[in-house]
Amino acid sequence: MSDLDALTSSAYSQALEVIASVEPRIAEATRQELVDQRGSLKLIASENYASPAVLLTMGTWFSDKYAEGTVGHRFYAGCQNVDTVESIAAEHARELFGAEYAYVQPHSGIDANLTAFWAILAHRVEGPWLEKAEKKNVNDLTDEDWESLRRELGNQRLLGMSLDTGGHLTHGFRPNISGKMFHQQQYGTDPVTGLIDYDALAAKAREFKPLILVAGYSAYPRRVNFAKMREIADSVGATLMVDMAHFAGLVAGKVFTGDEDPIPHAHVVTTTTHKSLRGPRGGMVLATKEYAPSVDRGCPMVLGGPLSHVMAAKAVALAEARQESFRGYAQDVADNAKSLAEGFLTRGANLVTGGTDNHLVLLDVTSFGLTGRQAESALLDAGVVTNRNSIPNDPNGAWYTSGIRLGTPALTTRGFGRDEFDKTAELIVEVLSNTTPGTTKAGGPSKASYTLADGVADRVRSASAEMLDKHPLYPGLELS
Ligand code: DSN
Repeated sequence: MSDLDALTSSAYSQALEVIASVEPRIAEATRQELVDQRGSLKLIASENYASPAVLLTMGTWFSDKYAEGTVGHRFYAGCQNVDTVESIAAEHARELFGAEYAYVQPHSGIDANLTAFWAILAHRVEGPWLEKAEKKNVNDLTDEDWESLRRELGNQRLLGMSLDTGGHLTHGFRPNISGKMFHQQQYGTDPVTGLIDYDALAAKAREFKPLILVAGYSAYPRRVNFAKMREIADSVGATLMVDMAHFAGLVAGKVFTGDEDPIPHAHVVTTTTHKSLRGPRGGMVLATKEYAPSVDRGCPMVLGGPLSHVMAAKAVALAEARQESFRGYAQDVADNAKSLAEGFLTRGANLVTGGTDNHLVLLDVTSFGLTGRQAESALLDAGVVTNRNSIPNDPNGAWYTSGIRLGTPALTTRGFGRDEFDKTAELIVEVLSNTTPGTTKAGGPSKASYTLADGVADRVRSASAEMLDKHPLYPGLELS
């Protein structure tokens, strides 16, 4: 055991004792979570394992400090140390991504998107509109000014990728606030290839004339050409906002470069920090300088006070992502996803778009006669943690779904390689081939109940355990 491992083990063991002295059940659940995460195949595309340094950074007294406002401009006294961590996190983010401006306060991806929406609207208002209203600041606008502005701008239009083709809820999905605060339309993918059809998207944009074009996804297994997205946005005077929450690690690790790197092409880029980027749970907004003053108003306009302990952990994670080794990790994530996809295809399974070139695979489980919900539950019985996900034009809707989304970031962090991902595909196919859908009380086909054939869960668990034991999670961490 290295010195650092010994320190980490002792830090966590002691921390759990302190927690147990107040509420032992929480200490126990925390221990159990480690046991569970260590013992399962984690394939949720949006999850990862942050380093002990990142995790430890979150457990400090920075949690106790309020710091609404921005660096050097706070609504509370005593923020000098928060200013330090926020500045360092923002500096790492700018350097890592080559962004002009970074705002590291958002608490999640949804918060980052709300901040971006606010900033884009405010930016439009702050430019020509402030001049016209002869006001210095957006806060000086009267109710009449706002009323007249709303009339002049008309509907706020947002064009984003539809949920069933891989977009996120916050990209204008009707029940989400983004679908209510904006007049929204959605673009989909080509019905045959499953890929984004940029010509069709451009035609839709010309017709709809959005204020904001949102690019990015949470369940699209392919790369996006952001240069083309910017061309489309420019052709209709829209702001291009890219939500790179899922693939930020591939951008940071230079797997996505040129037209596939959103930073040089988008006006505003949002992300989470805990997915392929492998940091603490949280969000960030990167933008060109002109958007900075409006992005800075995120808190308290749409965000609660910044979580200083998480901003500190973002700084640590971003420092890690700037290390050369992170590039190797990011490339492995993408290569492993290809191996996982090949593993499914060679065993006759159907994948949306026929494969992947990012970090995720979307398995269509209809050929197994299952819904996504049945597949997700049967896999969990066998220790394989995934999430059900819609496929394009999903016949089973967004609750039961017809797909399973699988990602490689977490197991790649553990050290899984190509062969292990191929084996993982084999195990998943074994579970799904041995799962039969149940029936409802009325005797019809159930979308939820299922039966997994005897012995399969144990067989798969023991085959997984061999791989998991070879690549332990937090190898040097031993709790006393
Ligand atoms: N929950 C995240 C995901 O799983 O993709 C995004 O909201």
